[in-house]
Amino acid sequence: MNKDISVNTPIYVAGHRGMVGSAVVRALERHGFTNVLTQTSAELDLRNQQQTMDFFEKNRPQIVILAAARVGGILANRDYPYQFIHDNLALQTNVINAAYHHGAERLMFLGSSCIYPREAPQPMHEDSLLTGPLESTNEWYAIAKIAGLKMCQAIRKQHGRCFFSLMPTNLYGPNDNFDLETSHVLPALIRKFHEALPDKDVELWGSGKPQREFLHVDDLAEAVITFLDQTPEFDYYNVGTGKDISIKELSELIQEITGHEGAIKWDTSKPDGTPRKLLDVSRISKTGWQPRYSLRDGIQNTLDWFIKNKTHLKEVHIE
Ligand code: GFB
Repeated sequence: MNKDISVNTPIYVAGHRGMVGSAVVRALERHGFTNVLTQTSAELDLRNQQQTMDFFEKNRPQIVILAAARVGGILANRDYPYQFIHDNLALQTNVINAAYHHGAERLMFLGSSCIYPREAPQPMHEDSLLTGPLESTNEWYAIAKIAGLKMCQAIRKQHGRCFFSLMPTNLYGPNDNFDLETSHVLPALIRKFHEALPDKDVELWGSGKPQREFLHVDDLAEAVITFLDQTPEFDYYNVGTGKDISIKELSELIQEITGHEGAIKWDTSKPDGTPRKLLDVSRISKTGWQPRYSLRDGIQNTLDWFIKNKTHLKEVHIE
């Protein structure tokens, strides 16, 4: 471990109740960190600049993991563009700026692979950022994430502070959103097939042809741990498995794992989104990090979590 970091280093995880933030907190605990700072959104609304500044002034975290975000699947992104651009720009600007002003040494900003152009050559290398138009269903979210990456890059360039970004591919795992209106595809399919057992038909969105890459959130959390004690050579890193699968293949895999035997119907009035989104992971591979979960094991783990927790899952509305 880097000599400047010890198990007592104050580390603030913004967004610790979400899928990503909760996985980061679990990983920090596994690795023995004892001074992890968290705040619920009721205690601290990160969209509020003064509240955010006050929190940083009082607590002065040395390391900040910025996992708080307004997130959602393809329909939520398409239908609530203002919340996606406003809430993300507001909260990430407040956290990055407060961390900078109150002396945080290191900040990791977590983004998304949708920052790259819709038609970027596959697999998408970090250098394809800002080389073409974005996918229209999520350009609002993507622009906020690009702005966050650029803010961190500007602070590092101008002030030499270790602020940098990780750009994960489509994530899934425990604490994901299983609300069928606002969720991403993988939790939606787990829920749809599980609830339709054993043989009721299941309706899925789009054509099934788009290709997506899926990373278990605990693997992303281990990437965060990797970057706690090394100076990143670059300002941002893709985080993925380097393998993708069509939505149709994903649906057949989840159908097999859940034991569903009914028919699948495709509602082509729903959008497909970007045709393919596979990350080039050569840059992060050089740090020594690599994912541990196979897609099958990750889906099984997430299904087990869903079955255990489904009775008290909340609906997730965009407000
Ligand atoms: O995961 P998803 O909502 O978002 O959808 P994106 C991926 C693909 O799965 C699309 C199809 O082609 C959907 O049409 N799909 C099939 C379904 N059935 C379903 C279903 O029941 N629910 C959902 N949600 N999809 C998001 C972005 O894009 O990816 C975000 O909108 C973010 O900004 C995130 O970047 C990682 O992969 O298309």
